[in-house]
Amino acid sequence: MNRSIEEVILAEPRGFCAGVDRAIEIVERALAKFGAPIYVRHEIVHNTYVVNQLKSKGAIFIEELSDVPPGATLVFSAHGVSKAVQQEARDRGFDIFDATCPLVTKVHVEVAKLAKEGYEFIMIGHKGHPEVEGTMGQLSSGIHLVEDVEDVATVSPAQTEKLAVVTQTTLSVDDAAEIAAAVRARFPKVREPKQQDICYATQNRQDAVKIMSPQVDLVIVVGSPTSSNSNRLRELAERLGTESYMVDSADELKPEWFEGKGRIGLTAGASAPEVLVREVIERVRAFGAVSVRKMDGIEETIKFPLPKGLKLDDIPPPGHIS
Ligand code: 2E4
Ligand code: SF4
Repeated sequence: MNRSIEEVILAEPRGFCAGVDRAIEIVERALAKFGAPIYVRHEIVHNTYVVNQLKSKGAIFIEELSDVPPGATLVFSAHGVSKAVQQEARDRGFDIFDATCPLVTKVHVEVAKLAKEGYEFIMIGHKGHPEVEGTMGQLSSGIHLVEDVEDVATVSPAQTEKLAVVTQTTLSVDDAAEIAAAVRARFPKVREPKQQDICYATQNRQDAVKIMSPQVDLVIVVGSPTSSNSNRLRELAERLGTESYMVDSADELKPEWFEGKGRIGLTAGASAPEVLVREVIERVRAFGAVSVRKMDGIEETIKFPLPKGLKLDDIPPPGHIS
C-alpha cells in the first residue's frame, strides 16, 4: 500500500532576507510618496508574485533606461547595477532610488577600492545574472568571470601579483569553495575576501536545507525560475539525495510528486514571500498531510536602513508584501 503524507517540515530560516525586505519596501514607499508610476530597472527581486503585486500598485518594470520617460522616478533592483547604468540614469536626469542590497554594494565597494590599488579580479558567478553584470560593471576592465572549476584553468589575467577573488552573493557555498580552491591552486598569491561574499541569508538557507534534507522524502522549494538562490536550494537537496522540486506557486505542485512520500520538507528562496509558503502548506494538507512542524534554526534579526528620502513617514504603506 502507498505510504501517505505524515507531516510537512518547514525549514528555518526560509524566505525573505533583509535585502529583499528593504528592496520591496523602497518600491512601496516610493509609490506611496510620489504616486504611480514608479519605474524599476529589472525585476526588483526575482519573484513573479512580488513583481505582479507591485505592478498592480503602479510599478513599471523595464530593462532599458531608454524606456523610462524623462523626469520619472527610477528604482535600481536589489541585484545592483554597473557604473555605466548608474551614469546613464544620472545623465537622463531620473529621480533615483537604489534598492541594491547593501551586501551587494559592499562587494562593489571592495572591487573599487582594490582596483585603485592595482588589483585585477576573478569573479566567481553565473554569466548573464544581473548581479554579476553589476559587479563586473564596476570596472571597465580587469575583472574576469569564472563559472566553474574548468574556467579557472583558462582564465587569463594580465598579471598575477595583485589578483583578488570576488563572488556573487547567492552561489552554492560548496561550489564556490571548490572553485575558490582551484583559483588558489593556480594563483597562490590571490587575495580572498576576509569573509566570503556569499551572504548570511544564502548561507543560512543552504545550511537549513542540509539539516532538513536527510529527514524528509521530498523537498519543495518555493521560488521563481530566475532566482539564483532558490535554484541553489533545490539543487542542494537533490545533491544530498532527496528528490526536490521548485515551484513558483501552489498551483505548480503535482500530486504524483507526493506519492509514497511520508515527510515533506518545505523551504523558500530569499525572494519568495511567506504567503506562497502558506498556500503550498494548504495544498499539501489537501493531499493528505496531517501536521506541520517548524525545524529549529537560526533566527535572523538583521535589518538594513532605507535610503534617504524614503525614511520619513515611518508608517509602512498599506498592504506590505510579506
Ligand atoms: C540580490 C542579491 O540573485 P538571485 O537570483 O538569487 O536574486 P533573487 O531576487 O531571487 O533574491 C534576492 C536577491 C537580490 C539576492 N541577492
Ligand atoms: Fe542581500 Fe543576501 Fe538577500 Fe541577496 S540574498 S538580497 S545579498 S541579504
